[in-house]
Amino acid sequence: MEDQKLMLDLLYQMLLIRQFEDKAAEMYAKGKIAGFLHLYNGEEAIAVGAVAGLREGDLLVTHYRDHGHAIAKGADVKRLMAELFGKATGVCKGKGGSMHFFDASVGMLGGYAIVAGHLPLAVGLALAGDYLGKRQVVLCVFGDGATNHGYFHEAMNMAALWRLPVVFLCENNLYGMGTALKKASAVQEISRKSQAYDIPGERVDGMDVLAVREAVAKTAERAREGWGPSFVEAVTYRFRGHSMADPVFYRTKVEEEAWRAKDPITLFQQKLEAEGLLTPEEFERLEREVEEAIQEAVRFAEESPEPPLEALYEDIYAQP
Ligand SMILES: Cc1ncc(C[n+]2csc(CCOP(=O)(O)OP(=O)(O)O)c2C)c(N)n1
Ligand SMILES: [Mg+2]
Repeated sequence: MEDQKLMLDLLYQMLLIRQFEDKAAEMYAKGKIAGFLHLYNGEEAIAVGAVAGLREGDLLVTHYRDHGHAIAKGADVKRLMAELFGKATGVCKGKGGSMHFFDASVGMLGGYAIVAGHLPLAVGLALAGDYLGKRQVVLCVFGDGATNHGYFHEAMNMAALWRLPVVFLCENNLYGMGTALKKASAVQEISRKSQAYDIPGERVDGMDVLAVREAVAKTAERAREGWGPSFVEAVTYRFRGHSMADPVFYRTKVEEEAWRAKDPITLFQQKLEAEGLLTPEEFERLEREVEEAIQEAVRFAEESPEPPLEALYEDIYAQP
């Protein structure tokens, strides 16, 4: 087993995301957060594993379920919470909200709300990096639903044609809003869709942080060496509804319970304990440390100012 410190850091990151999401749900219920809120509970191993497979300077673009990716990429949870609260200290000055986290300083180039709309952006970023000779990989994260859109196919085709350094990472959580994958996609094993473009594809257990890390590290190095894009499908499950507005009538409790038994945090905790890298006391200490960081984030968000009225006219393309 590798370096204990690294393993504990992966666990810490997953706990940080889980508690950030639980706190966000609580703050949403209290009316502190407005707009849409899509939570990432259950899928933490993907963001944390994937980012661990990248190198510093690599870029990430993702969809609207973006909190986990921003946290894993290293954005400050205080500024992320402030963004949810619509405060001026947020990563987008309070104007982006949950679906549009963005922090260029850590290579997190956005959450995007239009399903599959960011895939061409990822390809463009990879083209720019390639053109500038940066040896930079773009990790592009999206859901299973996105793979039925035209943009997905256009982006895959162009990335393959021009051998661009993109890792396409599909979070297959078996549903797109309330529609099961079975009812939306002609192909169930999504990684096979990459074959149409001669892009190597593989399917991994999205509840296993190390499996995701290994797959992304391998494909990112392949891209960096000039061999072009790859496709990784990580199979997972979202423990909560699509968004906070979703009563989740479309799936059974039995199915939910079966997936909860594969909680990526518990599985990794058990693995580390079995290998003698973690004790239950250390786990509790980590949990407390994360709790403090999240409390601090909420305090920061609460105490931060609202954006001033004039900010309405800043950061826009055209002056009114
Ligand atoms: C082009 C477009 N069509 C429809 C929507 C509404 N919509 C938002 S999320 C979503 C489901 C996407 O599912 P998936 O890609 O599997 O991601 P998940 O939410 O499961 O992570 C839909 C249809 C949208 N945002 N953009
Ligand atoms: Mg989905």
